Amino acid sequence: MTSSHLSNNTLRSLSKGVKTPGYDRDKVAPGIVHLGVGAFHRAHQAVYVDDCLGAGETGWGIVGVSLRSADTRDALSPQDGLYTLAVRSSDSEQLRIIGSIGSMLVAPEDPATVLAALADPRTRIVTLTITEKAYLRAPGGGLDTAHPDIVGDLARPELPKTAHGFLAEALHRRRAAGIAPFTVLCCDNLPANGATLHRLMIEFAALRDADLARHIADEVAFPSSMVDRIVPATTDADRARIAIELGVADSWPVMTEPFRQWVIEDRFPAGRPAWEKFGVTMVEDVRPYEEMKLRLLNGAHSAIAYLGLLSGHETVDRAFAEPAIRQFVDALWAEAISTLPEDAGLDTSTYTAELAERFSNPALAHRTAQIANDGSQKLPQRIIASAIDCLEAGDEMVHLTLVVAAWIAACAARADTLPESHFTDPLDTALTPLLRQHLPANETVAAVFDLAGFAGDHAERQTLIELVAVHLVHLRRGGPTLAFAALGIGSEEA
Ligand code: CS2
Repeated sequence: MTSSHLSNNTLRSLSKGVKTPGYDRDKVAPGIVHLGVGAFHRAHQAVYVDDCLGAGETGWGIVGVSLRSADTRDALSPQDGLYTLAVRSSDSEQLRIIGSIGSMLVAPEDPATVLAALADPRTRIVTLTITEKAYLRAPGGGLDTAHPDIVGDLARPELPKTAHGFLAEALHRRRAAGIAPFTVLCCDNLPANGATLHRLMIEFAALRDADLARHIADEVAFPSSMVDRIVPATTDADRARIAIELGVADSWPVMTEPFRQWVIEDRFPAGRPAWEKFGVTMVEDVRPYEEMKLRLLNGAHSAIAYLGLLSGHETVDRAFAEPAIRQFVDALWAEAISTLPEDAGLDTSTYTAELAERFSNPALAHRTAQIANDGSQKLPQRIIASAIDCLEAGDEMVHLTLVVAAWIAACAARADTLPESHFTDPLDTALTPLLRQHLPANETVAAVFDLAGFAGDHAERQTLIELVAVHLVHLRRGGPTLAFAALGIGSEEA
């Protein structure tokens, strides 16, 4: 094992072949505050920004903010914010040191400094990857105004906990000080993510101050964006391997695939890095790209996660190598593709062929349990929206609904065939006792739909529940094998 650590001082002593920031980090000023510095941000947006800094831009350093835990700050601050990006394919691993994160803050420890960074006139963009559940949406899509953190942030604006609270207070302070607002760039896997956050922010601000709500509605830009890169959680084996390859230790390297994509609506009144020089697609309307990604990539991911877990597969590549799952995903894609806009120029067959290759990458060891987290927050935009579109169009639809049933069955399998906390969901406190009652499939699905707010009061809700329940009966009786057989997948006899 090696004794020294990655830092500005050890950058020059790294093994040959490791790419390092080719720019003077001291000359970079902060221009972006990022909320939610997880592995995904570090393997995606921070890399595009690092590309821009490498090309000589100096005004777009990142201040990384963790809204909850201190883990990332504790790992990166002793390394001067540096970390390794390991790009892994089946036959190679390329290491690159990313230097774009200049400093790290932990919001619960020091909300005042986070607010100061957000209010700093040099901050012109705030990016977010806080995960679906942190948007605190009520079942209808609006703000969950009864959520204790929202109530708390409204009562004490100077000590926020939520992203909403931080953004609102910072925009209020900038306005009071005559500083132009920053642009808010949402990078989470939500439909119309910028517009969604904009709406939530206007609702939140309206509960504080009508003027601030008007300011946010009229003067703050919330472009939507589609982000894509598969980023499995780092393991201790990764840390040990990277230390050997690097020649120094890195407390938290991030693992990823060669593929990356970012499509952004080009509305940045306060300026932006020249991302388009590094493969970012700047567009007027991101919706077609985002629907394609959410419904084809993320939808298939959730399918592989839940059906894979029920079939005993620990990783995406292993699950996807199972012929029945592979065949199922192809059929799922066909259903989801029928819901995508035809006139948007999307090349769905190239896209799905590429996805199949990405899912097969054995070097990622992307755990099915990782993707299985937070299903209640993910399925609406990944699966249920497509299912409803199919029903409305009168198209035959039998595969999408199996994913919902598989989610329910996988949740129920915890503490039975799967470890109790193999994955978690924000609804667990209510979901777990409900599933333990082992009600008939129809009743279980209806109760889960109520709890999760799936399909709201949509006219197709009951049909959807019945279709999901048929699959749940099969899954309960004979697992994925029987559910697949009922769809004509897998067994010769079917
Ligand atoms: C995954 C995503 O964990 C999940 O839910 O589906 O994180 C997925 O890997 C990314 O969206 C890929 O861009």
